Amino acid sequence: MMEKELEALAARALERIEAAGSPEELEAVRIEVLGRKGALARFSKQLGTLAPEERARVGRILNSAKEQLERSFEARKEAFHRRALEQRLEAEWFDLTLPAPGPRPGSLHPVTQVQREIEEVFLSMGFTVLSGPEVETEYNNFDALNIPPDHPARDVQDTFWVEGGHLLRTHTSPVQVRGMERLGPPLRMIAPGRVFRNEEVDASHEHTFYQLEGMMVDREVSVAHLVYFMKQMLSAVFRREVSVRLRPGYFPFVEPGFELDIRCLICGGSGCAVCKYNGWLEQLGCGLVHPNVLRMSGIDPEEWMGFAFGLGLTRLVMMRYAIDDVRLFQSGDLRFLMQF
Ligand code: 2NM
Repeated sequence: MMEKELEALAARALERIEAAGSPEELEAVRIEVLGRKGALARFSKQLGTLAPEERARVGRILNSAKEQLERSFEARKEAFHRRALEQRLEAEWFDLTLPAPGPRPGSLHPVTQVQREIEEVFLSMGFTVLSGPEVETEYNNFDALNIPPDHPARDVQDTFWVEGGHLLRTHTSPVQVRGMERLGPPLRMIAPGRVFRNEEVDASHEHTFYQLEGMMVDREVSVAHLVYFMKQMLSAVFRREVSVRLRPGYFPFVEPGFELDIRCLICGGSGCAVCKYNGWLEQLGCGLVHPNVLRMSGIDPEEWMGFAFGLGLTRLVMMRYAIDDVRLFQSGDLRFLMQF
């Protein structure tokens, strides 16, 4: 009687093990059948009611049924586990042989890039690249450049004065003064570098920015030479042949002095928002070096003459890349810097 029930129970349990759709469902069946208060445990308790030889026989059947069911559970559990692993391997597959992306290499600041391009142009034409101190004497920054003592540029309003009568250079001209004194004529040099002016900062004004100046001193130097070198430089920066014009301009260190414009790169001269509808873009100041400037640096103006120019490198870079806010250059903002 018990034997039949046992067989039926085992058969049903096997079916349910096979039919289990998830590990949770399988575990529920295991507890119901093989658990401490499960169906087989209840049978065990009833064994005591049987005659001794009957008890031994049914006991053996019970044990073998229990073992068989346990093996089935284990096999089914193992199958679930294997399937889960296979699914994970399929989903999380990746190619170990792919090269790693690696860190993004840094890049030069846009001002440095343009500065170096201009240096290359002038180096190829026999110029020397000079640098000098950012803290200068009043003599090198003003007196030696024929800038009169009452000139407004010397005011505390415009110049950062340092203790002991020194100042932060307001242009790179003092480097040219040092160059004239050290090299003597004939000479060709450019002086790129950082300069400082005591200005209120906004989108188009910085207290710290970059300039590039240059000069050539020889026995015969003309405005034609000046225009030639300026065209070489600006054509390299803007990567096309530029048209230039000169307008009269005043700088104490040159005579005559000029403002040099290029024809608008956007509209070609017909007028647009970039050139404010006049067809030309202001680029730099230049001229023939004032005799006083040559003389003060030990060069005889009766024997030698020169041209000189100065441009705002920062402003030039803004024009080349159409950057509308000068404050970006010193912001350290990677979203800006990573574009170059
Ligand atoms: C400018 C414009 C014109 C200039 C002159 C000299 C020197 F040292 F030769 F006198 N250095 N830079 C110069 C001439 C600078 O900047 C707008």
